[in-house]
Formats: sequence, structure tokens, C-alpha cells
Amino acid sequence: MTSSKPRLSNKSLAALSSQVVRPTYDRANIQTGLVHLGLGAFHRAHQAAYTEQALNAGDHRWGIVGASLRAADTRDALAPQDGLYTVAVRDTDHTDYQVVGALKSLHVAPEDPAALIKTMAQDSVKIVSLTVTEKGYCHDPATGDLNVAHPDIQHDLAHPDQPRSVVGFLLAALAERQRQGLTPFTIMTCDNLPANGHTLQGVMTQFTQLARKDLLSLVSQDVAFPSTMVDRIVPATTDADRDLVAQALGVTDAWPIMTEPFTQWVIEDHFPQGRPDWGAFGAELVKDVLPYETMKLRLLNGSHSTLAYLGYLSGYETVAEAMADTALAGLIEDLMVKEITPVLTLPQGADVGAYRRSLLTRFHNTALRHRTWQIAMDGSQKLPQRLLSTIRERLAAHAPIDRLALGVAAWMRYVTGVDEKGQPIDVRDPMAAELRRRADQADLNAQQLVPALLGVEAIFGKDLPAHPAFVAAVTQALDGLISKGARASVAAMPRG
Ligand code: CS2
Repeated sequence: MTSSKPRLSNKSLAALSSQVVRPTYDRANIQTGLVHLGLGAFHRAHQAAYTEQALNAGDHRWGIVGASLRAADTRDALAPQDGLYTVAVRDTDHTDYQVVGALKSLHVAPEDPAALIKTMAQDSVKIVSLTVTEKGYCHDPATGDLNVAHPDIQHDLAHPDQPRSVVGFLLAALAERQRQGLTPFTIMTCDNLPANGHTLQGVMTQFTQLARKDLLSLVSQDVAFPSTMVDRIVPATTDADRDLVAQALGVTDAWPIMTEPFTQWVIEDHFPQGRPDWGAFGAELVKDVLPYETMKLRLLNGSHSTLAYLGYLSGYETVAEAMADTALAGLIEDLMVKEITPVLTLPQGADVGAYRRSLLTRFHNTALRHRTWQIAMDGSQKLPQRLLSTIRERLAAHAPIDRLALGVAAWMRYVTGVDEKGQPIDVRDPMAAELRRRADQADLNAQQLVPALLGVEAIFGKDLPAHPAFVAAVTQALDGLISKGARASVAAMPRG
């Protein structure tokens, strides 16, 4: 950090430049109503920002205690700031700044698992929310089942009081509440998983069956697992961003968030222990989230992953740079219009044309430096719900899948770990080693690579590798990517 300005904290709040929005409530007097697991940038830009509005409106029950499940960096940056952080909302021509006060305190789970369980078991806690990314569910992405062989699950079965996994923490805290005679909290997942609440309840139920059979009916019947659809683009913060925020605030923030003006939250309204009035601040409370979730996962995230792999291989660092390539932007639009939308079941009253247009505008936002490499992470966990479920429905309808197959092939090319110039790619994925091993055993040749990678059942299931039209389309696309490269493959795709 280059700034010599004072650090953001309760004390320096008064010194903030006047156009910065800040908490209007007394931070010392808010209760802990929510515990959030997975205190990444996304939570702080999204759910915490909605909750901040409830606190600002005078409902002081909903302070948040955040927990990081792995690294200490967020706590180390935010503890000296009394949990305060900035949300910088960036449009192409201006930026708005808000300092959020909702975060009361922070845990680093591995440092003291028992302390986190104790916090989750406090009577005032009514909701435990999660943004732990797809891989945090320790499940098999193709089936949604608990991966019992996962090392964290094995660990938690052996050491239930010192958990490492999310499901281990949730069960330990529910057990502790039961012991104290307290009602269970509501568990609200905010990750980009299909039917996320049901998926988590399924994984939790399977884990409980193995770990605490006596709590099975509690977990499978009494605990509420509302599904949610969450949407806001939140790129990783850079040092340049920190400098920009320091300039605007007049104080230094080590851990600010950069995001876009757009934000959407659709929530299944099932909170037996109450919830903040998020609906008053723009969230949509509905009975069935599934159609919203599917629309977002397939149109936004499906396009995002396709852009990430094709964009990275084409040499584009950010989504906005990739979108400035008219051939790639055109491919993404056609992917949405011709291949994804026709097999979508839309939410009632949704204007899918307007939704698509807004996605394209958001992807073009040059003020956000959203790296293709960031979105490319964890593809093994993302592909099933983002691209493969659409592909299955297209195949069942005997409909063409050229652009979807190009997205899958670009992922395959990417996970070989070497780019088109022969440079290494830093592939981040829980399955990276296995993917690399499979790729290395094959030559850089579509006929060998496609079956090698389609053999990963946790991603592709049993059906897709056996589907001739799918195998043929992916092989043809990968052959093009290998022989002529990503840019030329994109340019060769017919438009309109
Ligand atoms: C992105 C998402 O990194 C990714 O995989 O596709 O984080 C995306 O930006 C959000 O889902 C937008 O709501």
C-alpha cells in the first residue's frame, strides 16, 4: 500500500470524505443475528450490503460475524479496521463509495474451530449463511452427492468437535444448539450451485447419517435451507484499486471491494427464525427460486465460463477486453440466444431479451477489471451447472450444440496447463492434478484428449461420454482450438 493516510476504523469514520456513505447506526449496539461462513469479497459486496441497509433502517438485530474457513488474510486486514470496509461501485463513468459496518467480528475457522461453533450456537444467531464456492460443499458436482472420500469429510467424521468442512461446522453447531435446547438456525447458501438450498440439505443429510444419526430428523426436517439466487460481479481487488479507494476516502482501506452497480438477490422465503427485511432493499422474496437460479447459472455463468476459457486462450486478460473482440462478443450473444435460451424454463414474467442485453452491457463494463483467469478457476466444479445441463437438454431435443461444445473444448484446452504460446497456465482447480495427469497421458490431440477428460465422471457423469453427438461436437471444437487457436475458432463460428 502506497498511502500514508490513516487507516479506516471506527475512530477514523468521522474523517471520511463527505460523499462517502457510512453506517448511520451505533455499531457498538448491534446484535449478532447472522454468522457468515466464507468471508470473501462476494459476501461483502452482496448479502452484507443488503443487511447494512436493514441496520441503517434501524433493525439492529442483524449484525454479522464472519468466518474465513481457510486463510487469515481477510481477518488480518479487517480486524485493525474494526471490521469496516469500503464497497466501491464502479460504472464506466463514475464510482460511488460506501463504508459498510455490518461486520461485527471475524473468525479464522482453523485457528479455533470451537470458538466458531460457540458463536454459531449463540441464541441471537438466527441465520448461518454461506459463500464457500462450489468446492466448499465437498460434493460430487455431477450428482450433487456428498463426496465421502473427501479428506475434510473423513477428518470431520473422525474429529466432529474440530471440523474443517462447512458441513462439519454446520452439524457441530446444530448439535450444540440442540444440546442447549435452542432452536436451529436457518441455513442460507448463497453459492452458484443448482437448487443450492436443496443441494446443501442433501449433502448435510448424507453427512449427518454418517456422523450423528440421532440428529437426522433435525437436519432433514426441522432446519430450513432456503435456496437463493445471488448476482453481482465482484472482481478480485488489486493494489491499484486500494490506491483509488484511499484517494476517494481520505483514509486507507486494506480490504476494499470493487463491484458493479447491478445487484440481484432472489430468496426463497423460508426463514422460521426471522430474517432482515431484505425485500425492502431490493431483494426479491419468492416461493420458488429454481427458475431464477437456472436462468442466471446458464445465461450469466455459462457465458462467463465460455468467455473465460476462450478469452484467456485468445490472450485477453479481462472480460471487458474479451468482449471488445466483436467476434467473441458475437459468439457469446449467439450462445445465449440460440443455444441456451431455447431450453430454459423462465421465471414467470421474465423478459429474457432484456436480461440478456443487461448481461452483455455488464460484461462490457471497462471499469471492472474482471480477469478471465479468475473466472476460469474451479472449472471442474462449475461446468456441470453452467454448460453441461444445457447441453443435456439440447441433446435430448436433437438440437445443435456448436457454441456450448466450443466452451467445453476451451476448458479442456485450458486445463492442459500450457497456452497457445507454449507458456504455462496457472490452473486452479481442486481436480487440477488429476486433469493434468489425464492431459499429459494424451498427446495434444483432440482424439486422445477428449476421451481422457470426458472420463472424469464427477464432471461429465456416465451419460455424456457415451453420447456420440456430444463427443463428436467437442472433438471437432477441440481439434479447431488445437490446430488454429482460439481466436480463429471463434472467428470461424457462423454468426446470427
Ligand atoms: C463468475 C461468478 O468467477 C466466476 O465463476 O462467473 O463469480 C460471477 O461473477 C457471479 O456469479 C456474478 O453474480
